Amino acid sequence: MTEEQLGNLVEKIVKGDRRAVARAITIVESDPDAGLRVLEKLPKPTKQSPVIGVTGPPGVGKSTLIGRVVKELITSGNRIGVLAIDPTSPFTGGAVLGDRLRMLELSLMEQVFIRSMASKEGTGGIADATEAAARILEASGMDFIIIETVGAGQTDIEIAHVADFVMLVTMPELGDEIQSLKAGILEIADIVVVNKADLPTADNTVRMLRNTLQSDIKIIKTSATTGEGIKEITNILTDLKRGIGVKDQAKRRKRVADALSQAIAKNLAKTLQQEQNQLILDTIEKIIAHQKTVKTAAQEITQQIIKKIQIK
Ligand SMILES: Nc1nc2c(ncn2[C@@H]2O[C@H](COP(=O)(O)OP(=O)(O)OP(=O)(O)O)[C@@H](O)[C@H]2O)c(=O)[nH]1
Ligand SMILES: [Mg+2]
Repeated sequence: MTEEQLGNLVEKIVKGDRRAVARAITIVESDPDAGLRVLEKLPKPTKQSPVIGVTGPPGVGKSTLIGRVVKELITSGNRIGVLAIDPTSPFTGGAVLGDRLRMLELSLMEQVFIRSMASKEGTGGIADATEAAARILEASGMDFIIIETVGAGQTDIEIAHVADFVMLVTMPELGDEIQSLKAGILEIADIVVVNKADLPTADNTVRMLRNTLQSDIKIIKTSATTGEGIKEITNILTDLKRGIGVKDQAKRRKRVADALSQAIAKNLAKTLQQEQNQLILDTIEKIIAHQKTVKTAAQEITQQIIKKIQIK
């Protein structure tokens, strides 16, 4: 992409051109270096759009709920970007089509931009691409950016790094699933939503969660079917947009710090991998021949790597 093409693309994004937004997201997904150029070219946002992560076990109604919330938010003049992170596992693969159909209705609305993104589990790349996509949507004038992920592990934790606010969605009668949520995912939630509140055991689930969760985490009952609780969610999101009720800046800061330190560690590990192999090969014989101990050799090699990195 020439500098001029890049300039044109960004100009269109800022005007809210959907095709330009879609193209830019494809770029960040498929070509990280080109994606970085797009990001660097984006103007500083004149307004910040809250990034809301919606996560939770398969089938709890995340997509349906997002649909409801989006419809409500656009009635007050908001424009919304939705990123649905596709699970690649065959276990949840079947649900993706249903998601698409449900999302189709939304995608036809002019104030809504919906996009599926593929998560390649284990590569760790999804957080980068998602964060970049969110910045692009923000530049295109979206008031809210909503990211749906299936609560299935690492991807959600990574999305929490990107999101300003995380809604963990669950539903009645999940039993064991709620127990297993405790590992990691509950910790990243800013609010917990018990969806399908139209089911008879919803109150039991709320009670159980209340006993499990820290007392400052709000639990909200919703039903994407009847509309119960939707207004409460949109009020929270609207407050976020206004900068109200973000009492958990400390949490957000911690998440960003975690994300940053993980990203730095990843960079360092990569550099280390590249630099140390030869140094290790050169030293093995000396250790075996008792000319050096592992500890002294490791110290020397570390020093050499640091010097090399500094020169670069
Ligand atoms: N009774 C009831 N059913 C609901 C409610 N919300 C969603 N559903 C149904 O639950 C099923 C799953 O809904 P989805 O919105 O696809 O759930 P999801 O969490 O996005 O699922 P994945 O993306 O596969 O993880 C659908 O059949 C919905 O119609 C609700 O509030 N009450
Ligand atoms: Mg879904």
